[in-house]
Amino acid sequence: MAAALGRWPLGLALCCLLGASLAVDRGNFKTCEQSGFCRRQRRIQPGNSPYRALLESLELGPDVARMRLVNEATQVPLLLELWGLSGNVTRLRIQELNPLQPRYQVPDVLLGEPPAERLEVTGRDEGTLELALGPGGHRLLVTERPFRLDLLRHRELLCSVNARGLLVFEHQRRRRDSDPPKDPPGEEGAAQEGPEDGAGSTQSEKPAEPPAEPEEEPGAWEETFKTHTDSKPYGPTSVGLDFSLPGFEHVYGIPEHAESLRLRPTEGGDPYRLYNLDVFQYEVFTPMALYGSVPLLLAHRPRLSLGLFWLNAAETWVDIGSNTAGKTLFGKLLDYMQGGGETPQTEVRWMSESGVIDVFLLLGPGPADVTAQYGRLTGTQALPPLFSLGYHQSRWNYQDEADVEAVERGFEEHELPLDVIWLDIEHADGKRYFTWDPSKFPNPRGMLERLAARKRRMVSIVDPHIKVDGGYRVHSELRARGLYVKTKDGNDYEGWCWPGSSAYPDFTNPEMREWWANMFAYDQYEGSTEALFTWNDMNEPSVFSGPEVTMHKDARHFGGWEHRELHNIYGLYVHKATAEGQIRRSGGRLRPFVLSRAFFAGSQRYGAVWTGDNTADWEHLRISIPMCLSFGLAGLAFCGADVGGFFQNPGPELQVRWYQAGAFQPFFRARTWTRRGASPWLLSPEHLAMVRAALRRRYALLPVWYTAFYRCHRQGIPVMRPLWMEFPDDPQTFAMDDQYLIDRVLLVHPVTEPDALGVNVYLPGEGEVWYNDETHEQHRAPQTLYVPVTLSTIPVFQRGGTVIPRQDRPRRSTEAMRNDPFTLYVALSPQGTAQGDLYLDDGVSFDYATKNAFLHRHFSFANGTLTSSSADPRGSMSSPAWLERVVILGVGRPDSALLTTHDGSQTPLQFQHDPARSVLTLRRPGVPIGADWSISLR
Ligand code: NBV
Repeated sequence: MAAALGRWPLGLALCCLLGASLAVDRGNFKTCEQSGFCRRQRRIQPGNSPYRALLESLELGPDVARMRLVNEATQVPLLLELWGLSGNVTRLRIQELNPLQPRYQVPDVLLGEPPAERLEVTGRDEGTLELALGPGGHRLLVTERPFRLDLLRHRELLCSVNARGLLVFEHQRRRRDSDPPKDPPGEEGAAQEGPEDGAGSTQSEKPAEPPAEPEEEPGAWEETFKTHTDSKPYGPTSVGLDFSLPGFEHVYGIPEHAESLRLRPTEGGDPYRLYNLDVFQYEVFTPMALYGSVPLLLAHRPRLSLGLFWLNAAETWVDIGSNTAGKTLFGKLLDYMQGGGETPQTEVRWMSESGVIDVFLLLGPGPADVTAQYGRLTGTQALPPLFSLGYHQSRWNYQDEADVEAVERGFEEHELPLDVIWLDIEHADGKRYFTWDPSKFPNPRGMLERLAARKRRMVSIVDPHIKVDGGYRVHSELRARGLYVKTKDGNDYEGWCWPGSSAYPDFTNPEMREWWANMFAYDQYEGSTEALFTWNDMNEPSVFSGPEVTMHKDARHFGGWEHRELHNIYGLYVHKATAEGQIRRSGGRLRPFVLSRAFFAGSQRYGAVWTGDNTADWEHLRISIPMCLSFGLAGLAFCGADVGGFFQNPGPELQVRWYQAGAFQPFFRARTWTRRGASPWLLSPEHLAMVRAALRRRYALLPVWYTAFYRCHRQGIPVMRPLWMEFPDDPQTFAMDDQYLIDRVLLVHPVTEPDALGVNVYLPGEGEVWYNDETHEQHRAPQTLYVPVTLSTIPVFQRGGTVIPRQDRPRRSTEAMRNDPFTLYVALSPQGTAQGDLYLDDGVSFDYATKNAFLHRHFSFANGTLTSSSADPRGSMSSPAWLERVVILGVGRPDSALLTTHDGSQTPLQFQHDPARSVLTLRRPGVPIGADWSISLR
């Protein structure tokens, strides 16, 4: 044990050994005050903006408006560009007109150059200019002094920019006492050029004399945190901007934080931080940065949702202000009754260490419009292979092949479904990824084949730190090809990580990604087969010996860019290269499955993400809900939390509750480093039965999950959604953390308190009804329903007016149930109607996209008749699966039920009716699931 612990970081070893209580070591991570640019920016007070818009410099291209801004204190000119993009999106970009060096503009996130609408000048007076942005009725008012933008839809003000005067653009300058830095960015084959010459930007217009430089505070050209010094060769280059959102009290998004879904005002504390970090033992309810970052914030109020997408990959902080913060509900009510009180307003201030200001204002108007707008810009969730929606079993670590075999056997013996077993870092030979420890895993191919024969898969970890070892092929090739990240002095960057001294592949270099992707070929990654998938951990990147456990900001990447510019996108590139490798190994035929710990905007295109190393306590169980909801709003629909909690041992009650909650979250993986968490059958028989029931419920509902993922993939709407996305006018839903919807059909309120005897479930929707998913009891809405619970209860409700498909036969894995018969649960609305759908394909390949090999059915119940028709005539797949049963909730007893098939033949169906619950069960319609048919009740 002691020998094994010797390889771990000290904190980890101690906590494990002593069972010490867990808490993050805050001193390892910067506060805003310790982060030079955040401190500088936050000191700037509102109301003194030095920026002026030179309205006369306006140049109107066919789809972009350009004009100059000038900082009147320094005379440094900036270039402002404005676009009205199609689909209700406005983009604004601000950069230096004449930078000393090109500034980093984040590549590889946008799907392409978004199509723009025609812009028109519709008004002008001395100090203002009015632009019409395309056909949506949006107008932009540009105010000259101080510079300010107001975005309106017709007469309604949606958002103001720099209304508080917090625009900051630290222009590049020469260090007073030294030569210009060597190797400026943008050289040596950089993927991007410097900014184009903008409005009126000519050499002759460059200021003849460098502008007067303000007195620099200490740390501007060099910054030290703990023992690490950041050389900052380009000096201070931060950017910042404020956005005012009138009428909004609720803002969400900017994952990843262990925080309530609704973001809290940051006044008096630190702003929310976006900086991908390996935070050991994270705590809940803090604005501290975690492993991933998506700089997308959503705002919602009745009748309007907006999004702000701040495309910047450098360290970023976000301040949230609210004029109603601190007011009690009673205070607000009093304001309202007295006819006074301000209109609520939220202020958002973004601050990034470098790069340019590039912002997309997603103008909704509905919540699903905002997520679709974001999806059109950055891509939607990749459609997961079906197996990955099943249950995943993992532990740090399964010892060897026999251990894997024993675990799998346990699942068989205890009749627990299982799709995937995971291997952590010890499976590799001395943490040399892409290899296997020869004594523990002598026959990986045989192991994978055995798993595949039982319709299961495996995931192995491939981390992006590479052991510095001349005898390790990955290392020697990467070194020889010069594909590692470099230090500021041009040597290979090395740091300490799991394998000891490690180097870090430069995934920002396309050649590196290409090389990495090729490593997943079956003949390169020896022992791998089609049944092996991948997990990228530590890709923030985690560097045990680095500042804040990550890479030095002055490390150098492809094109000469400093790590500082692109830190938050590094993990996305690792994920991307891995997913591409998996696609490539199958000749482009099969969908990948890759789980990543770090992420950025766009990561959804490459696979799944999880909430990292949580702790086996109730708080972490609870926080998994808002964390995954927030991921989903930011496009990352395939989210999960380690079921059972990674650190420490869950008691049986917590473990059962976590399985129940996890069964209703998109990515469902139990993970722990303890023995018990690794094997549910170590629980008592009663608790094991509860875990089994939760797993089976997950599998029965897989058709709902898969259909929801397909919708998400097509339309960008999250699979796991906050209630307000479906009930956008109901303020009661705006700050809910304990319940949510799957697609639009199921409302889930997992039990997340110990010793619970009941939970209060809010059922939304004026005039709607909800049905308890287990008892089929009907409840009207809106109401807060007290639901008594036992340890086996998972409160789930089906929305009246929906049809859901289920596959109710217990099986060992998703693949084993692929052709199983379906049951339709038709939950009637008070009007006696219902709608729903089912999406099916082969579950593994891209044929759904390339060959239309899918089936999409639409089910509709009206006037006593349930009809199945095609939801998408392009779908050309046939399926042997058939309809076993139809359960109609909320219906009286009919005299007869008549099935009509597509050829017109009619068969009476047998049925049973439960008058107490108004549930009608129709037996064995027996029609193929892909056929047209109808069933009439008379
Ligand atoms: O690879 C070891 C662990 C892994 O089990 C866990 O899931 C990751 O989130 N990894 C982090 C490294 C360090 C954990 C303290």
